[in-house]
Amino acid sequence: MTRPNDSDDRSTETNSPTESTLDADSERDPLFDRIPRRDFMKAGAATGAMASMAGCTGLLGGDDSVALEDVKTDVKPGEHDDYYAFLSGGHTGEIRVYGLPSMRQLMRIPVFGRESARGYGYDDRTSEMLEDAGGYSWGDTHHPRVSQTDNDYDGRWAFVNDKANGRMARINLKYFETDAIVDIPNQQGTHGACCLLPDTKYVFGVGEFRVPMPNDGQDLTDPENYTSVIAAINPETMNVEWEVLVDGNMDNGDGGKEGRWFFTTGYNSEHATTESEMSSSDTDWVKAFDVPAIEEAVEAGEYDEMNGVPVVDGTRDSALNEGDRPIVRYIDVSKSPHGVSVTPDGQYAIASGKLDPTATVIDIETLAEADDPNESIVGRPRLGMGPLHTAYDGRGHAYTTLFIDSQVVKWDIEAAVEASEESTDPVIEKIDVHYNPGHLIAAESYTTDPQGDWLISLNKLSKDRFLPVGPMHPENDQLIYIGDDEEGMSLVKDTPSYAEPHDASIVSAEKLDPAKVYDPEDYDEEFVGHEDIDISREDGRVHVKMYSTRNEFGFEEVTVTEGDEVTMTVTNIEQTPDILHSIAIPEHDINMKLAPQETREVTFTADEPGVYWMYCAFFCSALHLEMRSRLIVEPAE
Ligand code: RUQ
Ligand code: CUA
Repeated sequence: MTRPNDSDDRSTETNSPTESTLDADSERDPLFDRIPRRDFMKAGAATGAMASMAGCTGLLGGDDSVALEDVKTDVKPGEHDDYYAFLSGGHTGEIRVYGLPSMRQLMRIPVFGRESARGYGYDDRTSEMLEDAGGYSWGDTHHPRVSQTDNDYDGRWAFVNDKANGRMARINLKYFETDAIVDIPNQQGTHGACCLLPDTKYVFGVGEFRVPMPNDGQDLTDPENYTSVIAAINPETMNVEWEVLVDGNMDNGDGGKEGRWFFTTGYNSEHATTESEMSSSDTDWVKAFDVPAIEEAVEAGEYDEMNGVPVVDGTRDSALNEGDRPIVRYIDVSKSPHGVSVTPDGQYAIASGKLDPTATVIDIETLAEADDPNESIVGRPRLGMGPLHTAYDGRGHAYTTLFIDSQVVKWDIEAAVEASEESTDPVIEKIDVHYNPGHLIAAESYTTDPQGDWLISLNKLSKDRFLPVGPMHPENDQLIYIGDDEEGMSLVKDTPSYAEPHDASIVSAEKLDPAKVYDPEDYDEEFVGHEDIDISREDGRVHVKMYSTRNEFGFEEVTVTEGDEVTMTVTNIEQTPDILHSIAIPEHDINMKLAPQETREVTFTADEPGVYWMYCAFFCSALHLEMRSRLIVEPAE
């Protein structure tokens, strides 16, 4: 995404027609011939609004809003937050965990890159996982989504994509650590990530970059032969179960709440390779994937296997898109849609894109029956410049970031369905954010029961908001209170952040139950207690088993021979929460963190004769500095 400077931003023109041309039902703009005007009053609309109210059990207790002075905005020393927020870390390849409403950063979870405090990518288990996932040193995390059961957070996993290398990772929320990564075949840039609800049957990786398939040196120069796929990943095994090939590219995605539909946006229906060509058409598509129909096609063997994955043809001309149950429905929406998200009641998918000032409201229920899927477009409110992403409060309002205007706009979903196209009537209010927001997220917005109190605007720029720290400025995650419909949105906090959060999920604290110490049953490495220490040698391989505790390792010294391959299995035998040790080996590039009851293994070659002080790198006690042990590497004969 570009970062035009402020003055340019506000003068950016779009190709949208003015309201007067619309009101005249103009024939001059071909866009509106393709997007039919609607009889916007529908029985289904009213039912949907009622359903979303009835389901609300959050802080706000239904339709009532709560004044800002009556809510906790600060968390006193020693107090806990009400929510966990999982923010992507962009180029750092990590996930960051904030507490809300304090916006304190509680933890960082390395995902696609090594991280020494965790020893992530240093011990055998995690370094093999990173190696098997392609061996890249970084990833570009964008969209953290938390698993749900029955459309509510179940505390099992978070998932996040790697846009840079076409991967998806799973984070185990018992331990807040990455436990699986899949390098998605046939997908180069995995952008969107999200779950098929209600029960997280699949995690979808949404392919952004179109490349030849297979990308093995054939068809290099003809972009018409490039393609992109969505990948359906089994959340338990992290295997890619199937993929669907499409026309155009894809960008973001979101799943319906009833297990049938999955939606993606895409900005390159032109199949182009340059910026100007990619944005030449006035419309692009939201693609609606009919998941059970795709599963049937896979079941019936109607696919090509590519790199071990069944790939179903979902392009417009595919035979699978003929007949009365097409597997992918292509919906024309205005120019380069970016964000898409499904409303909490499951009734609408709302898409918007930076190059058009409107959002497109798609009625999900009618999608199955509509002869022309464009008939399912039931609203197109004019929101402002550069609408990107939309979140929900569960009280019938949508909140959309306006990248170019540097604002968040609050609008009424049903009013947008009732209003004429391009009407600004559904807009309730706008609040300035600082500056240029990308994603935004409201508390539990991705469930059927958003909490409706807090919203974070993830702003790309901070400019003048913080002390200067050089030409690379921090970004700014702003906390906004949205719980008071009368007073409107209130900006509560600025939070500088390191590049670059793209999306977040906010989960009520009581829905997660992280472990305080490890359960040895949960990992494969052998627990090494006081009695189990051992050094065994065989054919140039040395296996050291030892424990760590305040203030010693199981062996005061370990002697090996130059050239030996050494495996160390080390357990932290502490029972007391928060007493961490590690085993750091100088000049061997090793730090293996060990939380209480945790065992890890590290294998290395002792190739330089000498003495190396293996030490504990966490300040664990008064005798922490003394907690070290000698690795003696004797010269080979
Ligand atoms: S996309 S805000 Cu992954 Cu909007 Cu970045
Ligand atoms: Cu153990 Cu420091």
